[in-house]
Amino acid sequence: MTSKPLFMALGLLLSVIPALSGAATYYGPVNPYVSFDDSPLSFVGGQYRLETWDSNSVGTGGYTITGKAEVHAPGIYTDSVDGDDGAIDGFGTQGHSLYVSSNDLTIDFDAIWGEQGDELPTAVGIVWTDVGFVNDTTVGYGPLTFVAYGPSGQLVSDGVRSIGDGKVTGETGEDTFFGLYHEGGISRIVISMPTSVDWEVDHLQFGVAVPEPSTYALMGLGLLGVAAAARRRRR
Ligand SMILES: [Ca+2]
Ligand SMILES: [Ca+2]
Ligand SMILES: [Ca+2]
Repeated sequence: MTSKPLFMALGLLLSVIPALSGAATYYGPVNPYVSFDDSPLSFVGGQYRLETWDSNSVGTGGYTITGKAEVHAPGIYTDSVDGDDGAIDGFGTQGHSLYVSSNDLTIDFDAIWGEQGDELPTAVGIVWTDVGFVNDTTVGYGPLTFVAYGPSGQLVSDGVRSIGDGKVTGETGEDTFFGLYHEGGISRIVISMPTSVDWEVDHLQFGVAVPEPSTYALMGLGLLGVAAAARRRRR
């Protein structure tokens, strides 16, 4: 019984070890995501780019896409992030999305950040918004993987998850954010739908971020907990 506070303190400390050790902090899946306000990333003011594709082109620069993808203009099958069309109304048909017609979408990031303008982004996110045909038979559901890489190799993998709502006409309830923070930089993300060449993403976001404030709060709590446990042991 007397060791319980110590275990609790150790648990809190373990929960913040990623932030202390430089490991990546994974944010995903986040649903719902209807506007940039729903992003879990804490970008530093002005030091990020948000690609909504609503300029009808690949506009922000700072990244390179590999994979078959094109911007989709407003239309009945377009599935933008909900708020991009000015109304959070359950539909993204009046916005723009990036339509992917290959199994894998690979995005490489330029080292243009930091004081010298030569560092990789420390935070990256993207919003998956839709899947249509899956293996050309079923519609609206399929497996998805999200993997991110840094200068030294793979940082996080979301594994294989089933995603989709069975609808293909711009509904936004299933739109889901995947992303991460990594102090040492993020060089590449790969989002894949191995059974579909008919899916969409939106809101690619990348730049300089800080760890979530809650991480600092946990660090403080963890350290307080250890201090309290140490005091109790001395009694
Ligand atoms: Ca959009
Ligand atoms: Ca909308
Ligand atoms: Ca959707």
